[in-house]
Amino acid sequence: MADAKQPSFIARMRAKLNRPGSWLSYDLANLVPGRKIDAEVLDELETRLLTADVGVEATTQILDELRKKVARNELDDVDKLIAALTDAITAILLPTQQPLNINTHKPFVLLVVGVNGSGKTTTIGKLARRFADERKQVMLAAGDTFRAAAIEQLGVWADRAGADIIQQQAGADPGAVVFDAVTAARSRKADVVIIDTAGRLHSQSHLMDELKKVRRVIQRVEPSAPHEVLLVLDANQGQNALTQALQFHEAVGVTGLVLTKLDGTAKGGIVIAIARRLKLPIRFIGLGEQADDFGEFDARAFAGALVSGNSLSAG
Ligand SMILES: Nc1nc2c(ncn2[C@@H]2O[C@H](COP(=O)(O)OP(=O)(O)OP(=O)(O)O)[C@@H](O)[C@H]2O)c(=O)[nH]1
Ligand SMILES: [Mg+2]
Repeated sequence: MADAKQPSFIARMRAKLNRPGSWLSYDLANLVPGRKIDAEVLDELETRLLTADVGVEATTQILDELRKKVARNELDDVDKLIAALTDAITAILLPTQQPLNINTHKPFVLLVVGVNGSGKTTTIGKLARRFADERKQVMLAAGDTFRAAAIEQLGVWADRAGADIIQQQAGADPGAVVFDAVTAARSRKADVVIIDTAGRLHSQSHLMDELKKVRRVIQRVEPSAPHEVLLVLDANQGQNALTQALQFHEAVGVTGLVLTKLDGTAKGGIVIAIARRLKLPIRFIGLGEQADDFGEFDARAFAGALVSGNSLSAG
């Protein structure tokens, strides 16, 4: 998708993913100087990947690739190692680079799910802003009726984006709110309706059942919907995010992922583990609390930012 903001977003991603000391790329260049790229260097790299939560499967795949290249004498300096590492990571991420297209249905119904505090409501605010900038008519549904503050928080984002909001009192049945919202979105001819839900642990089966019910209510109003079930994952959760994804997927059929809080996490390698394991589209990433700290997932740019960070300005 053409996106004028994308270059500056990539620049910010490079800056934010690579806080000194927090990341696998830290000192990658210093790992090697004066040394050959040998088994010892690769072992150190392997440890870094595992520490950054890249996971055993993806790390093995990446290291196999690099070891083959070393055996063929193709990696004789650090620049080549960095390039080969970036390529190996890109190869794992690329299948998940599938931008969300909301032009397939009107209204496009987007259900947002995830554990407590993963960044669902913030992501909805960022999405509302993004779609509004694309001149879409956006409606938000305050399906998190658990806390009054949650409804207010969504209201603030709706105001900022100039989006409509459908809400009821705290404590209301989320299914009722969602029913109203999808019905209103149809009658007002909104382009997209984004449904917020209360955070829940994948292990809380009654709350997962509530989510299934919300899904059924949506379908009653609009049989083709939801058109996207977006699971929001906090990258700081590391391997736990993988478990959450598997369980939410089983309960409500996730069709896309958002990875949040990639700013300031040492566990951002989880994106690679998730891509390798789940093969679900990664639609967007979050790099902070503001509307601008958000962008479409770009596999090569992400891999480049991860590996080279700020040390390379081009690209
Ligand atoms: N640094 C950073 N903070 C974020 C990001 N996304 C969300 N946050 C912050 O994380 C906190 C929780 O975000 P919410 O959007 O309220 O999370 P939620 O999933 O809606 O939470 P519940 O409704 O309680 O389940 C807030 O303080 C957000 O500002 C991000 O990408 N980076
Ligand atoms: Mg919320």
